[in-house]
Amino acid sequence: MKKVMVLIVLSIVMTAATAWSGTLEDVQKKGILACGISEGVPGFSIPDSKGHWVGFDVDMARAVAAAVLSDPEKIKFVPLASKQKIIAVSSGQVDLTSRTTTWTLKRDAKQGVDFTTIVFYDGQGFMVPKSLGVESATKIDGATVCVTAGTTSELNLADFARLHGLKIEALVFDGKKEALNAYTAGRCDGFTTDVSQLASLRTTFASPMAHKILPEVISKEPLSPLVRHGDNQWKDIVTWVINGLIAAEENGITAANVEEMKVKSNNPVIQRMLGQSGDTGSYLGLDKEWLVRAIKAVGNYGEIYDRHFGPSTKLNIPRGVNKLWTQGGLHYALPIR
Ligand SMILES: N[C@@H](CCC(=O)N[C@@H](CS)C(=O)NCC(=O)O)C(=O)O
Repeated sequence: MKKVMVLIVLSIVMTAATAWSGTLEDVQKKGILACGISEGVPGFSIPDSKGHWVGFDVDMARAVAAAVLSDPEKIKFVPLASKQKIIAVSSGQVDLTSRTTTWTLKRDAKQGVDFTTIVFYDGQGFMVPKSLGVESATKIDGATVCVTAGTTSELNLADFARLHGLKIEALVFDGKKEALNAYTAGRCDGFTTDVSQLASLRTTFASPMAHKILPEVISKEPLSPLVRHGDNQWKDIVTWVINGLIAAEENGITAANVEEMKVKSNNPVIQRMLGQSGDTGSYLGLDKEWLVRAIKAVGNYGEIYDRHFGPSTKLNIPRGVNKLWTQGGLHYALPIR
């Protein structure tokens, strides 16, 4: 009887062990992180002249690669149109997306993915040619608006029209490129997406100043990386790496000073974050220096924001609600302990 019990327990343990194929293990075995990314949005993610991906979303992914693979370059970026981004994660085509994706209930609960943590607080807006002479989105009655399929922008647009009693015709395109081309070709009176993307995409036009971003922000778009539903460890890793970059900003830890802070800081919070005390890495299945490597690779949240959206960039997107909570914004790091 005892023998049978032991065998049953053993077989349960073995089944659990073989059924468990975690993303962390897969990624470390492959030695590369597959990351879904946009098809090219300056500031967020775009290949430079040498084909090297750069941007805010890119750096978030590089931080994860630094933490789990000790190398921020070990990433295969997979450009995804909006309508592909959820399925690419749920099907396992990519290990995560770092791609301007809004956290909504349906996506989270019904579509086989989990959101991790908010990297950017955005909201939807409208862009119109200045020549249209429109100053407010509430005055676009009768307009045709270009929008990309598979985005939250579609439903927000319909909601906005209904709420304000406006007749707006949505011209929906399969990809952003098609939607944007239709707008610049004059097929639509306006173009709608997240405001940060409007600011970004406008810089790619031949005459950016001929276009106006209207003042209304019609929705909340909390953008978050996505992972496959059901792998809690992997979700924890992506969540805590990004949270760690926000915590680094809160604590004045930068790419340049992280190594020095690691050995010299006598602040117990910093010592724990940088692996000098406690063992937070092991809770994630990582080593002690997981966060040191992430910060060293891309800097803290504020450094990343400034590098891609700050005043010295072409985009110059004010930080607004993306400031730390201590400065009137919404980013509030969870305790690393
Ligand atoms: N945040 C919204 C919109 C996201 C979004 O990424 N929108 C477009 C339309 S401009 C897009 O595909 N952009 C990036 C790309 O080039 O792939 C969502 O989650 O649905």
